[in-house]
Amino acid sequence: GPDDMPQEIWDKVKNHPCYSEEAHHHYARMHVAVAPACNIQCNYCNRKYDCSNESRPGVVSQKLTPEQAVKKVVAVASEIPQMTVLGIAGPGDSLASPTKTFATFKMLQEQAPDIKLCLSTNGLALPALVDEICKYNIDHVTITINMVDPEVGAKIYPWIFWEHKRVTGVEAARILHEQQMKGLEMLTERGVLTKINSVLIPGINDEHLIEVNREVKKRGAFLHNIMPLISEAEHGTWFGLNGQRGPTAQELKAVQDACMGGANLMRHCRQCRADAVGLLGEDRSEEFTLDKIEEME
Ligand code: CLF
Ligand code: SF4
Repeated sequence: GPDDMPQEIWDKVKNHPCYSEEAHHHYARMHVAVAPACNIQCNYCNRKYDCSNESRPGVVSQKLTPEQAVKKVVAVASEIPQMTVLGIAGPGDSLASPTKTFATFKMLQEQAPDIKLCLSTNGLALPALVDEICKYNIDHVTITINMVDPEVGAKIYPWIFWEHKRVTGVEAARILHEQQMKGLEMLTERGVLTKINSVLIPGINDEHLIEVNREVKKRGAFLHNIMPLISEAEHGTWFGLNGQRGPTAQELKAVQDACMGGANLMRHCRQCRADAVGLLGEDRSEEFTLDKIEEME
């Protein structure tokens, strides 16, 4: 709250529903699915979801061009006045092939300057793009960080695509880890608020997330959001098909509690879709499909 943080930080979080627990009761966010490509493979991916880079059942998000995305944001903002934040969080990685992501941010900065811009990434391409992120006044960046030890990472990421080549195994995880840490440090230096999302994968990174929490805090992360792996086989993820289970509510809470005293924890995440619209936990995306927006005009 306003009593325990500097004014300039409070100004950035007070109406961001993910960065402030209090704000999520009053302010809404929306996502536009303009980023279909990805530059890594996660064993929990099914490309339907968002920021958490998570896998849950549901319909595939409606992919948009930057022009369609801007039209949608403007239409939603006029219907939902509490909509304060626009996030780009998939369905792939927002920075893997960033032309559409930045084209969308650029148009929004010009046409809807009151809307806060937010993005979520796996971090691989982040260091190279931090300066461009700052150009569009993006105040909030989420990095999904599931490990700080490449041996752990090799169990989560089968490969990355790096410098025009596919890299596998521990080497892939080492490169990803270095880029994530460097990207986080660069954002912190520039005053961008960062949130770290971690997917809790029992038997793979449960205890390790305490170390992740410590390392990201050291590098200035503002919030740490530890989310449960959702891996039912019918979602078709590699983990789901190979018998990897998600954590129980107690296991999730135990890891979150073990991180207390480290980086501040977010505990109100609702694992949104890549095209979510509305308050957290409320999904109004069906009201704002492209054909409906055209009817509104
Ligand atoms: Fe979206 Fe993510 Fe920005 Fe929020 S979601 S890009 S920080 S505006 Fe929020 Fe949704 Fe959890 Fe993400 S509740 S999945 S933490
Ligand atoms: Fe899927 Fe996201 Fe991982 Fe890419 S970064 S493989 S889109 S979960």
